[in-house]
Amino acid sequence: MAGKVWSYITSKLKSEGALHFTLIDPDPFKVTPDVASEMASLAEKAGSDAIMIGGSTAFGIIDEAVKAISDVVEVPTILFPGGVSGVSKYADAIFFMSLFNSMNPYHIVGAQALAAANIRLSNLEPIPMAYLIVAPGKTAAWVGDAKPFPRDKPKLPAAYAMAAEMFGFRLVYLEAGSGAEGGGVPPEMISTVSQFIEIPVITGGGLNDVASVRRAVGAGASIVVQGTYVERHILNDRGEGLREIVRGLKEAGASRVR
Ligand code: 1GP
Repeated sequence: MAGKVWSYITSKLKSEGALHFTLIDPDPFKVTPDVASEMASLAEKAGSDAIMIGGSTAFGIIDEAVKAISDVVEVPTILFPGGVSGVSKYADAIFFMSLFNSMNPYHIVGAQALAAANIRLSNLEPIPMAYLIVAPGKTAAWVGDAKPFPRDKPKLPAAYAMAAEMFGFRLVYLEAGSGAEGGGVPPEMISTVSQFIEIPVITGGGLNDVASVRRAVGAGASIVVQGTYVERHILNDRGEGLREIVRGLKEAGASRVR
């Protein structure tokens, strides 16, 4: 049964062609709950379509951060857990992720099984998502024991993406790793993967300007995630830069709506 957040995502994708998600990775020193909520509020005002909360290393203040963010935004809050400690009952939904190209079954289904009862007992809406890590992969690859896909081998993630679709996953996430150098997942890889599947492709990692975001959408990504860019700029420019990026993304998305 599709829940509210999934309906929001699919209906917005239908009308706008592409969506922008802001990733906030809370920590007790820099991105405190206050900072996280201010960042989220500015991101929403700049036009971002949802706030993702989490990261590979959860530093124990996830509940406080999610509560603070949910208090100030109307757009959905979606958990992006790096492990069992990334679950909070205060979010609207959770990307129920399987790290398909991990070498360790714990990251493919073990952590998910350990978290499943808590998620079932909460009101969190699980959104099944296959998580594919592309080189360099950064912290996510290290923590998740991944064998990152070489950047010049698009058929490898395409094969995994088709398997994800056949398993019934609703989204495929192509992850270059937070702070990745090189402009994100190569557009040729995004387009090859998109050609082989019907479910939406979401991508992130190293997308730090409007050009790379537009390129990702042009190549076939339905959802673009930005974390580092927002963390670096949004408190200083009050969302001005993000507004430009979202405008560029929506323009690129509009050409896909028919
Ligand atoms: C990381 O894809 C996300 O999981 C976002 O990456 O921090 O580089 O934007 P950035």
